Amino acid sequence: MSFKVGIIGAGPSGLAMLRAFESEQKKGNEIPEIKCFEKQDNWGGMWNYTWRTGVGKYGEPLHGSMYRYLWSNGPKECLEFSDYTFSEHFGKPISSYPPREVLFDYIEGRIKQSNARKYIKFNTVARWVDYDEESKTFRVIFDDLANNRTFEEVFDYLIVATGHFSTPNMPYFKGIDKFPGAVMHAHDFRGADQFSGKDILLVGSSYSAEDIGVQCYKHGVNSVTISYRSNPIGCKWPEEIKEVALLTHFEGDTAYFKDGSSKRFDAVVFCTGYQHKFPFLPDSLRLKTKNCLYPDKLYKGIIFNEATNLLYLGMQDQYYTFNMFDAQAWFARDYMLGRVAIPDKLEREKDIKEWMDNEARTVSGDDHIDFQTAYIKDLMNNTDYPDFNLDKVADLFKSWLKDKEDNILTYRDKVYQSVMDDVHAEKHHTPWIKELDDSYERFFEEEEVADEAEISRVNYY
Ligand code: FAD
Ligand code: NA7
Repeated sequence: MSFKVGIIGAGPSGLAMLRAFESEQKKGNEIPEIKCFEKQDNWGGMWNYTWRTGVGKYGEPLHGSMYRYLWSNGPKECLEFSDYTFSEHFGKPISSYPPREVLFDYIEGRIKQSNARKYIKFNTVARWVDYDEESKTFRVIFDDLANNRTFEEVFDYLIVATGHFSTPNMPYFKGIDKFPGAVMHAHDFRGADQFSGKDILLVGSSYSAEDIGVQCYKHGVNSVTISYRSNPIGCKWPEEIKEVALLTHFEGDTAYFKDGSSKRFDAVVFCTGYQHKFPFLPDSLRLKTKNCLYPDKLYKGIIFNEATNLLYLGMQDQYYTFNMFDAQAWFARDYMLGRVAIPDKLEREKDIKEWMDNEARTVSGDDHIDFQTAYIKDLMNNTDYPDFNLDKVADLFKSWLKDKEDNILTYRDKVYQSVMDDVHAEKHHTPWIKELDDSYERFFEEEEVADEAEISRVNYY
């Protein structure tokens, strides 16, 4: 096959792309020449935890935003690959909300079954891309970080799978420059231990604020104050966690809020989201969007409308993750193989607008789930990604939202049934709030945590 595909990023999206090609090859079909470039020294993207903050060992802006004690924030049954189930990987049922290491092991388990690693060049960062209109090819400049060497490659198709939860959105609030305690973005948060006994302020009211807030509570913070701009998260919080209106300014170590209240804090964590950032792409090829379910200019959420051999994976806000990336990768593969035809530019624009208008009409969490479910169904109708009952997954997501609303500290103890192979998840040996060890080894231990290891927080539970 006489074309060449370049993939930037070997996180779950980039790996899905490799897997999609590999499944085609397994059927005895020819595949194009593929090369994947990953700036970290291993695959897994966000799931490849690093203790570092700021820059990595070669001085590159650090990709990782994950932290110690991170447990899946949605049921694993909602992100399960349809061609590689959790029970196939672990050989037995496990609980519905595994910690990061266990999920990393699952992601790695699937990709290790293939020869995908040979396609990936690690410690290699995409530095710049030029597009040649005439030959319709991309010239990409890379830095081989480990060998301090710059080189270039030319591709017919370029897949951008670099994630979008890595570059902090960091707003300014008057007086923050004189705040005496620690100030950080969620991107640099590596664990709650340092906040034990402290009073902390979290700015923002979405997933990061919710999860960092409850993690700090679990690990012994004195108080958590969550400051929201548009809407509060609205959970039934334990006494130590409170939501307040938007922060207006600081005076010394005291923060003032729009509702007239104020409080002294030891530390501030900005949970204010991330920017879609592609420093290696010129203006004409760069996706420009906020975090939403249907970014503009992406036909089927994947194909860049201005240059249809540039494809983006995983750029949406995410309810669905791993199986959505798969559906996208299978679609992208079939499109590149010439099996999926696309309409002309105007028709594509109309289609994109229709999806965006539909997103604009969504109001509730359930609406968002239905929207993303419809999006994945649309992709799957066009590919041979192993079919699964998306309506059932949507129901699981809706139960998850309700579970969180009922009790933010116990929702991770719930168990669900796999949509892929009907296996029932096993209740975990220890309630999440009592489990202070998130290691793989501890996860697979048999007995419940000893009483003396319990912390006073458990009383609320
Ligand atoms: P990423 O995982 O971000 O991977 C992108 C890859 O591209 C990285 O390996 C990066 O090093 C590489 N890269 C970037 N720039 C370059 C470059 N210029 N050159 C070469 N390589 C480059 N999802 C869930 O399903 N469940 C959860 O519980 C969950 N928790 C999360 C918690 C946090 C704190 C965050 C930030 C995200 C969480 N997510 C969760 C969402 C998570 O982003 C997805 O699960 C998934 O990792 C996205 O995959 P991706 O491949 O699109 O992006
Ligand atoms: P999100 O989901 O993009 O949310 C960002 C939050 O930050 C949201 O509540 C925003 O409020 C708030 N925000 C943004 N800018 C500001 C300013 N200037 N002032 C106050 N509040 C602000 O990002 P998350 O980090 O929570 O989640 C991203 C992923 O990481 C997710 O997939 C998780 O799994 C982990 P708004 O509602 O827009 O007013």
